Amino acid sequence: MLFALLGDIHSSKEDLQAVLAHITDQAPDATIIGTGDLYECTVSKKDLHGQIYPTVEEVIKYPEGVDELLTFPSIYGNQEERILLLTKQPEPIRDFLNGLPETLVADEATIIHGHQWPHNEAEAWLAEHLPEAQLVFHGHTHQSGFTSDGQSVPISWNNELLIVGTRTVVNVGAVVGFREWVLYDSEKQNVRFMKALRG
Ligand SMILES: [Mn+2]
Repeated sequence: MLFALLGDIHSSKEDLQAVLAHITDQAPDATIIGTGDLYECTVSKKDLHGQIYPTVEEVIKYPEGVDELLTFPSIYGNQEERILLLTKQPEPIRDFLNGLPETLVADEATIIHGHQWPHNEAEAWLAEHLPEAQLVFHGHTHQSGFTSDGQSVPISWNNELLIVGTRTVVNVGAVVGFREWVLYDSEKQNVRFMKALRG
């Protein structure tokens, strides 16, 4: 099966449109899965002091029409966590965010945002919390990467990388600003790092 993994959209409608069009062009049959940080929270981490806002709209970047593009299943990221922390009144957008899972599974792969572990400590965290996961897709750092058994493997756009070894960790990069996504072929056991060009 083919999966298109994308995330760290941070409410960037233009970048998301470009990536979705690229997926339609390159892999129209792929199942799209989001890796979190769909929306951008406008209140920064350092400005959290227990305050509650009446509506989600007051704490997110919310361009018109972005919701309509977010039709694919996704996990939550740290932006969604913060949005939920800053609000409590039930409303459709909040219920949607609240219903996002921490992980999703795509054939043999586990998908998780990546804010769960300290920077550069994916291997140790995964060994403790997801010991069974042989293939992990994540985002969060906005920096594409491919790690096989703890060793970083250089990536190049469009080229296939074979999934070998006991644990492969794939950072799918970011939609916002970079227009990056990853195509995972679970049958051929490979991934391709993709990037939609600017129009
Ligand atoms: Mn994040």
